[in-house]
Parts: sequence; structure tokens; C-alpha cells
Amino acid sequence: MYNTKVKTGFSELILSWYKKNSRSLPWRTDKDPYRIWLSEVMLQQTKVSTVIPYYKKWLERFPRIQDVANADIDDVIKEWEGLGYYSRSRNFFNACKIVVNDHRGIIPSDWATFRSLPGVGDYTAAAVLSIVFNHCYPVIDGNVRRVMARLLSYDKNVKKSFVEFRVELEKLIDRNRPGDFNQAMMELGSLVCKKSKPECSACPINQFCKSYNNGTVDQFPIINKKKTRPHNTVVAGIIWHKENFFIQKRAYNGLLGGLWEFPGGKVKKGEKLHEALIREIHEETGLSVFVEKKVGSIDHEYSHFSITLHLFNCRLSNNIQKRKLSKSQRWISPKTYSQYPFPKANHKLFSILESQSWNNNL
Ligand code: DGT
Repeated sequence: MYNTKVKTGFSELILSWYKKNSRSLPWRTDKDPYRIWLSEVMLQQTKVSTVIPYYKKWLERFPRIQDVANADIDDVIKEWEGLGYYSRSRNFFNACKIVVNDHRGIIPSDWATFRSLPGVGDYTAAAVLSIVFNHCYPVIDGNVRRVMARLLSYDKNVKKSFVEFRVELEKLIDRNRPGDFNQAMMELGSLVCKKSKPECSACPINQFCKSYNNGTVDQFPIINKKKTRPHNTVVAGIIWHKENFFIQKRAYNGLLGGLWEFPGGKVKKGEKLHEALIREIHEETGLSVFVEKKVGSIDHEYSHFSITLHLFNCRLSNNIQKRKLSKSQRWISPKTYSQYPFPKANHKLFSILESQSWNNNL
């Protein structure tokens, strides 16, 4: 149904548009496999403008793949702090280790080996192998999906389109310049074939676009209505002991894995905030506390849910001297918190604490 006969002139038109209109981005200056791969990992679910400073800072800290492989995971996560989707940094770290230990530091150029590395999915494999090694694998990201859905007037939910779009793109991709073709398709989606107010008159391939020719661009892509995101009320405690407060590291393999936090958790239905806090702190740390003055509350949105997080000053009601801390628990001073990676929500709380001069007069 969606058969695109090989479109004469399609790739020439989009490639010459790309040459004139592509943004100059730091990862487009050369074809270094490590740097291209890093950029593709950072760009997943993340805006270009957010990625640029992280990309530059990362390369100052870890200029070569060996520097990542030899680093400490906690330093890697610290460099990723604020970029979100933290499993990307752990997977990239593990993948770099494999490349250095098993492949003499040379990034594999064949699909099966590269695709088998941690965190490398179809998108990343196609992007890196086409851009760096000129292999003919089409990329399908959100931008390309939107372009294809409009081009073909794809009348099903665009989320189900992967195989059909790949088949069509394999016919369209430029055999000599697959990397440029892929980047051109993504760039077109980002700059011209935008989610809202697409600039069809500026589109180099509008003559091939079924929806443009039918005047139905606004009907594509077809997307299922987003489910409303659940909202959680969360309490956390800043437990003071002399001039220090308590932090703990979240498990590496979960949400916000490897980041530090204040102990606390979700408030159950019918539970009062301070009751929930006492319960969570005891469950997580074994510490018994008195809940004191509230520091403040913040709202934060994650991709699948949102939270209102209430932070309270807390005082210990039992003797901590007897307790041995695990590696993922620390007492730290307000002067040193910036040495640890924290979730973005916590940085909002740190701003409140700074504005109150960390006043812990309980
Ligand atoms: P759970 O209860 O098994 O779903 O486990 P978590 O760890 O996903 O959730 P929980 O109960 O700790 O809820 C806390 C939520 O708030 C979690 O989505 C992470 C977020 N959060 C951000 N900063 C902090 C913080 O400093 N402390 C705590 N406890 N949570 C934080």
C-alpha cells in the first residue's frame, strides 16, 4: 500500500538541501567513531541545544574511548548529571569497556557486533555505521518517522510503522552517501517537516509528498493520544547530624540510577506527609527521625510521571554512632554536595536551601 517506487531525484534533492541548510554542530566536524557514537547516545530523547555543552565538556574530560573505559562509573554519571535518562551513561560506559577490552579500542564496524554492545539499539547502530563507515542502514527516529508518515500518508499509528518505513527507506537511501542521507532526513524533520507549522513550501521533496499533494499534511502522523501521566506526592528528609546531612546513592539499575538523593519516597493514600517520611526513612536507612521544619516543595516532570516533592528538616532520634555506613550512604557538609551527581529535582531543592543559607536551626 505504501509502495514508494524508487523516486528518481529524491536523494539528490534532499542531499543538496542538506548541504545548504544543515546546522553546523560540534559532532559534524569529522567522522571520529567515538565522538559520533557519543553524540548519538546523548541526542536520544534530548534536544540538540541541551546536548552541545554536555558533549563538549565530556570530550574535555574523556577525549578518547580509553578514558571512558578506565574511568570510575561514578565520575561518568557525574559528567552526565542533568542530561537525564541515566541508563544511557551506564550503558555507554560498559560498552566502551567492551570495545577497549575485547576489540583493542576499535569500534566494531559490523552490524551484529556493534549492535550487541550495551545501549546500542537499531537507531544508534544505523546512525553510527552509516555516518562513520558509510554502511547503507536507514535511521528511524522521531523526526524521520514524521517525515515518512507525511510522505506516504501513513494511515496507521506511526508507532507501528518501523518495518514498513525501513523497507521504504532502504529503497530511498543514497547508496554512496547513506550517512548524509540519514542526517538529511533527520534535519529535514527537525527544521522543515516540524511537528507543528511544517514549512512545506520550503521542503525539497514536497513533490514526492503524498500528504502535501493531497493537502492533508496536518492529519499526519497519526499518534495515539498520550495517556495522562500519573502524579506522585513524594517526601524527602534532610537529616542533620551536627553540620552534616545524610545522602544515599540510588541503585545503579533503576530510575535515576547511580545518582544521590535524600532518603524518602512516595506518600501512600491517606498517609500524612510526616508519617510517610518517618516510614520511608526507617525502611531505607534504619534511622529513626523526628520531622521538623519544612524546607520547601518543588514540582518536577519525568517522562512518564510527575512529582511534587516536599523536603523537611529532620533530626535523629537514635544514636548514629553505632551504625556502620554502606558505600552508598554518606554524611556530607553543605559545602560538598556539588561533588555528587543529584537528580534535577534535587537541584531545585538545593536552590531553596541556598536561599535559606542552609538554615538548620531545627
Ligand atoms: P519505588 O517506591 O519502589 O517506586 O521506588 P522509587 O525509588 O522509584 O521511588 P521513591 O519511592 O523513592 O519515590 C521517589 C521519587 O522521587 C522517585 O521517582 C525519585 C524522585 N526523587 C527525586 N529526588 C529525590 C530525593 O532526593 N529523594 C527521594 N526519595 N526521591 C527523589
